[in-house]
Amino acid sequence: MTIEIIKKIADYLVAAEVEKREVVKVSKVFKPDLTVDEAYQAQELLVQKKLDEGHKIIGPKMGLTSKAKWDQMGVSEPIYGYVFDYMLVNNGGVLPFSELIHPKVEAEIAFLIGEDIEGPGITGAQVLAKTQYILPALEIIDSRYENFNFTLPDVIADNASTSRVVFGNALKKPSEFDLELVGATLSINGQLKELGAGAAVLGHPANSIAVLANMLARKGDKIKKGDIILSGAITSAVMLRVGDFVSGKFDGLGEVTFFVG
Ligand code: OOG
Ligand code: MG
Repeated sequence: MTIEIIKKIADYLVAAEVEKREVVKVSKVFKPDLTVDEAYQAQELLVQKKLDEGHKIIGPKMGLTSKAKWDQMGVSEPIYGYVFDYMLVNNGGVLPFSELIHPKVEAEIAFLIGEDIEGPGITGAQVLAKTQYILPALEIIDSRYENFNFTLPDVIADNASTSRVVFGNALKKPSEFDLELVGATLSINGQLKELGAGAAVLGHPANSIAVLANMLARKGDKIKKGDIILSGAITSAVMLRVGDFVSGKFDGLGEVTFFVG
């Protein structure tokens, strides 16, 4: 019975993304008492559908890992989702607005993983030891739900609002940085919108990747060598409009830009 509902939720959210339309949240339409475990089961089915269509996973991603995000979204628990190859936008490239519903942008630090990381019990220091490079990123989130309004299970089922990602060109060794102190600014059309530092993400962005490894361990899964992982937004997300020029600057990691076309 429940598995039928979970399948319906995955179909509903895939259709919303493909048809580029916002939908009523699944906790309202299908199951008011949807649990976090059931929501991750729905996410897994959604991810499997994309794999079956031939899309490839770039890596898992973390979300809701900073106070700025908790305050903005009203949900204060870290979650994960998955980034796919079709979601990549070139640095300096164009994000076609017509492909999306109501996109927002956020600045993040990404980790390119050099060795498998298997929880439980993983720490930030262990993550740093197994990270090949860090790179700056702008994530474009696009909740499939009306007005980005959701509960924790809703957003988990919706693959953590994942939609598009722009990675910067800089690949730096994590040992060259104190990631807590890496500052980031997010500007649109030359106007500063948000700013923060790595410490906003669970005290240190590597802690976020450690939490991910420990969450994946619950389902017998792990972070894999070669995964490129977003550690979660440092600041609140900012709404995008056609014509926007978006720039994220990261101390020591350079600039990431795109144009909303
Ligand atoms: C959920 C996705 C959160 C982040 O970095 O916090 C996320 C949302 O805010 O819609 O990607
Ligand atoms: Mg994000």
